[in-house]
Amino acid sequence: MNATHDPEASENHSSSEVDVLVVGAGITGIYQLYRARECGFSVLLLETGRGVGGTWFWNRYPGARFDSESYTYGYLFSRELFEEWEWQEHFAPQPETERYLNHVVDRFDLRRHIRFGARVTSAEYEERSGAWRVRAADGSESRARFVIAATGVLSVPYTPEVPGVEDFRGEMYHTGLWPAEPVDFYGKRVAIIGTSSSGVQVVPAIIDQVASLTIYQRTANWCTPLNNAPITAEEQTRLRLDFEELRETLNTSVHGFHHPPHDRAAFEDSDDERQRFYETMWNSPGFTKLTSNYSDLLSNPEANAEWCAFIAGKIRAIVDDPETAERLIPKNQRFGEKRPPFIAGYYEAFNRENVSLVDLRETPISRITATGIETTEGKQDFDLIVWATGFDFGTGALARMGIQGRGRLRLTDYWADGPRTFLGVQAHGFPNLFFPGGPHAAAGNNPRYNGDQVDFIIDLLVHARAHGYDVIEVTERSEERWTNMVNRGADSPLSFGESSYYFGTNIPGKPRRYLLNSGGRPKLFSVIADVVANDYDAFSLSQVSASTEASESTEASESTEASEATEAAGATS
Ligand code: NA7
Repeated sequence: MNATHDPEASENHSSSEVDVLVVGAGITGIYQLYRARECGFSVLLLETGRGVGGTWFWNRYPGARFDSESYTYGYLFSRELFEEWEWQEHFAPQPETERYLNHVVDRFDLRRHIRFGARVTSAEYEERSGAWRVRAADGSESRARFVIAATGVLSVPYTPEVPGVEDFRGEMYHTGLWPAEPVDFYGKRVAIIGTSSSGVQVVPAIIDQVASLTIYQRTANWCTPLNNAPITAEEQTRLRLDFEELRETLNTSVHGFHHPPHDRAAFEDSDDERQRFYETMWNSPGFTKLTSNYSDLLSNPEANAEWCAFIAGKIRAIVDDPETAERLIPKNQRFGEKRPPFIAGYYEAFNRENVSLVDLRETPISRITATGIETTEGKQDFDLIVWATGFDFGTGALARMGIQGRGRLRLTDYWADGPRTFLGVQAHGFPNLFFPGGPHAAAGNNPRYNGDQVDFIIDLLVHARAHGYDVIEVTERSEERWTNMVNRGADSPLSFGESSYYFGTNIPGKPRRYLLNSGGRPKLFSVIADVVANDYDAFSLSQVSASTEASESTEASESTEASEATEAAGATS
């Protein structure tokens, strides 16, 4: 299937005056588009790229692959789709995922609703009509009753501002903005900056091609094996047979994974039993090391420290050079406080003669020169630099869309001190704008909880339509309760790392605010259930004329009815 798409061919999109305008053709946006159309709304999707896939369109760097099991990441809304698409590996590589998403779009005839090459540059709410006017970089202009920004949390690549970067005469690429044409590493002196989930995938994938590879590490991570494998014919059959059970598990589990939690705390087992268990964990697939490890892994520092000591032992056993091994072992970092990367052959790479590690804590980068990278220790020449330096997480994409709500209020001003949301789907003052999979979403297997949010939004839109309402706005009180819940939760637990991108602190100048949902998926479920049971009373639902009058009265015009209603919603949040 063709991954890229001819924008001329997409002229057959639906009218630019639509009920629902979705932004972003990633895994969440495609599902949002499908659900909105199936519910009878007229739809249009604007996508910056020239093809569908979002993360799986842009992150086409060598080695990019899932670390959630393929069949737990893909869609579950259609049994036929699940049965006909045979994932080849337990953790699919990027090209397979991109093919899958193209297949979904074509199978459900969604492509004709998508306009490619249309990066949204502004979205303005019109008080009088209750609709949004959306402009895109391709010059198009659309009006929509509802705008649903499925723009992702890891979609704005971050490249640090290192002096001299513009002087470099070699090739430079960011993992999150990888070119469609294959990059030739053969015989080149390559530098890679960043050693988290993306960086550790690139290293083994290019190691056989490069002349030399220098890995610039600022923070070591607790990396454990992905343990990928092809899906056998028997497993394919089993997956089909177990579809309903799998779907039920994925739709209800805390993190959206299918791995069962462990029922024992670490020190309920003897020393020997623990070592055997850690060995089993080490050999288990992907996120099991987090989801199915000892039940007190994240709450008991001693349990966490012992698992870390086990991993450190593995690193020392794999990496020949003891000094390099010590540099690769995280210091003062609990397992799980940062998003754990998963690897295949990463630590082994350091045993190659042509691979070296630069510890940026010891010797920081001082500048990029025309021919290479200079640290406080000296200069090294390179032909090619890979930036695996992450993303402006959570709010990055929404902040770049020129969103203006009631009274021309800019979302960037409203969120200057960090995001304020309800359920991670809407902000007060921005009626009829939703952002599933945005900041304050849950944490875990993204498509699952983003899908929860999509389903919630669609049900809300259908409810409003059935009752003759066309303006949906979360009340200030509901937003405040959810936001306070997120911030309170993030202040306390042991499980969140100070330097993590979860707080936005990887971006200089960004306020330190928790950008996930510290209540997790269970909190999302419980508040959604409560809101639905109470007729969506966390929202102010109105007709355009009434809403316009309301907004023209005082700023504190939240109706008594709405305030009373939100009391009930807040009681569970
Ligand atoms: P991450 O997880 O944000 O990692 C970024 C890496 O880049 C990490 O090692 C950072 O070190 C490093 N970094 C960031 N800024 C700098 C500077 N200025 N100098 C040197 N090194 C730097 O991004 P990934 O793309 O790896 O993964 C993102 C998500 O994709 C991941 O969570 C999965 O969901 C898949 P630091 O740790 O900040 O010291």
